Amino acid sequence: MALERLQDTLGQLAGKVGGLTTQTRHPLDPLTEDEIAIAVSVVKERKSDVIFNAVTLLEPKKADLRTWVESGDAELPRMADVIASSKGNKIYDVLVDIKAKAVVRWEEPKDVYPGITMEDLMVVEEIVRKDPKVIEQCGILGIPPTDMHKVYCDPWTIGYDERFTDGSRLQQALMYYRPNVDDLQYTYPLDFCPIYNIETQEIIHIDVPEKRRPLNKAPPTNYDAESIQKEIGLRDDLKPIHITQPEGVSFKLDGRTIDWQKWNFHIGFNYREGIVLSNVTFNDRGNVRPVFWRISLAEMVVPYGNPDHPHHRKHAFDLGEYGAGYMTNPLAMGCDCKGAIHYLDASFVRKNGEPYTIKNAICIHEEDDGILFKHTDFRDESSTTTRARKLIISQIFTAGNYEYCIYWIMHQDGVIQLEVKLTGILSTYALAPGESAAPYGTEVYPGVNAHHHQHLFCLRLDPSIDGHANTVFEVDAVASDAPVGSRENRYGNAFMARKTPLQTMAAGISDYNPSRTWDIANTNKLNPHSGNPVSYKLVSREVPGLMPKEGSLVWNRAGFARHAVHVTRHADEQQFPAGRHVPQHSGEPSQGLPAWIAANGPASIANEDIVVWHTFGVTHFPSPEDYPIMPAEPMSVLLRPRNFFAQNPCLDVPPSYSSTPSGVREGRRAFRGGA
Ligand SMILES: *[C@@H]1O[C@H](CO)[C@@H](O)[C@H](O)[C@H]1NC(C)=O
Ligand SMILES: [Cu+2]
Repeated sequence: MALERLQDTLGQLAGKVGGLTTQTRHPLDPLTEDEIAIAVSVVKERKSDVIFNAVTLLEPKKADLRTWVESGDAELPRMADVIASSKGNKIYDVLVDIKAKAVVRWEEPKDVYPGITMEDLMVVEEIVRKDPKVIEQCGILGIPPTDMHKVYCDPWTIGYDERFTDGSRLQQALMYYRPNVDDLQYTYPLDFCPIYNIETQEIIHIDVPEKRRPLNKAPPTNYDAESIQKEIGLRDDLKPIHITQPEGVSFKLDGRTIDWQKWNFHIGFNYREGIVLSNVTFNDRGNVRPVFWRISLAEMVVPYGNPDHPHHRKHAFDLGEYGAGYMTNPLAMGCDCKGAIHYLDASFVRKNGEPYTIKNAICIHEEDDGILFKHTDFRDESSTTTRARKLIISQIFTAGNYEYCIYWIMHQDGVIQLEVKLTGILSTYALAPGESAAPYGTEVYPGVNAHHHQHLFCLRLDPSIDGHANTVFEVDAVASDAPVGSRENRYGNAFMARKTPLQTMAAGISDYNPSRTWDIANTNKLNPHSGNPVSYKLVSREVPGLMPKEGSLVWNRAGFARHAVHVTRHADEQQFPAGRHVPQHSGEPSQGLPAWIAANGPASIANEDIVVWHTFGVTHFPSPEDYPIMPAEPMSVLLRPRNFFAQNPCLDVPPSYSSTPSGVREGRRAFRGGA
């Protein structure tokens, strides 16, 4: 960054500190490029030879934010949470007060590794192509040294490798080949796996399997329009659909606070979690009711199921090791949302400390959503039909071969939905002629082995259901214990919802079964009709158990994935359920959730300020339909108001059609409206 620009910035900032600011900024707004630059310069003053792995907003403590709201004009400090590193695997956890331009905390944690930046990933391919041992291995597979430009690699986190624990920051390079530059490389996996040292930019080792697998001879299979036009032709029977909003959108953005259909919340974004929704409230007929204080995807892990060395290392923590924000797509070339779209940008730091911005990182738009409610009186065909609209806050990130499309969806009936769509391309491995991919993979195309794997996401929910004192209940649909023919259950049909409150952190663990949901409730407030505590129900149906066994590397490292639900007492610093520094951690002892729970087992989580951690996802047994590119596979988690409202909260949405029995009888015109 040019010095003039920095000075400019400092000038502007001084203006703001002086109270001259016209644009009010929310304390949860992400750091601007200017603020990132200040944090970087403050760190560099103390230590000039560092690289920056992350510079992000340290959100104000929950208690401080509440004071800020109550006191109206209190100035909250802007804090930058910096992860920097330098040669010899030194890592610096630094807190910078942006306004004071001062280091508030400087820590040098040992035996941990910082996240892998996009720049760390981008350089690997070049180095792999030049490495003599890689060239030699390519030669063994029949790729001459003159063809090294046809060799590609997906650099991956190494996970953890017990052979290399001298403090070097490492990646593994999953190797591929492209006969032509436009050919999909995943059809031509190479069977060896170089290990790359980030600091020295060298290949330090190559894992070569005992059984060699030759380069695939199958013809290319591609998905780009040009190839499809040539090979199968594009469908020509689709007529245009136009979605227009001639009067604009129905939401209002004030800075990053959005107001739409009774909903109001703040849209944050960081390098790691991507989108963060905070202070989510719902206006219940004039009564603004808090629902969630903060919700985000906080971690994920993708364990692969092939037991052969070194495939056990494939279990990327895409958030903790790379960052869902860092990998986010600029949606400039279109996010394929239709209608009137609003975008928000996201700013990050480069390794050298320069700030940069991804344009259009977040997409905000509305969609028609079919029927909101409908009923026809079968006697006279008097009828009411109301169409639904939804608000979608989305981002798409590319983690190597995969795309993760993240949609935070607000519905008019008070439901919050997180939809995740998986698309992109399977991570593949070579298959020798005659070799079977089973039982740990599927041959999705001749010579292409797609290993089985899971995608497990950890949703972090900081609820504020009508206040911060909340309780989680396991809710099980159960048949009555009373036997058929007994007095209570003579006909044997009795069933009920059995609600069990989770009481302590040690006992705040719950597994999934198809009869189970979880109520996040405020027991201090009862619904006027049902007498039940006001609550939001966590409804999640894609909850596979963690496949790696207890005591395995993945089980140790991904403690959050052992159970569907964990509940902890709120602590500002407990943000990342697999720990703050995830790369190359052995998981012994486990970081994050298991550690917090072990340290604070007896802490009450009933009627307390709590955080709910929910792990959901899919077990993916690939199939040929997923190749050469996967049709997007959706999964959803719902947060549904239950006993929260006194009645259907969206009765006031204008119906598209509504008539009454007397109207039908007297021939009055039906109401026709809606948007
Ligand atoms: C949270 O939202 C409420 C209602 O919209 C608002 O009054 C309050 O100031 C917000 N708090 C923060 C920290 O933004
Ligand atoms: Cu998958």
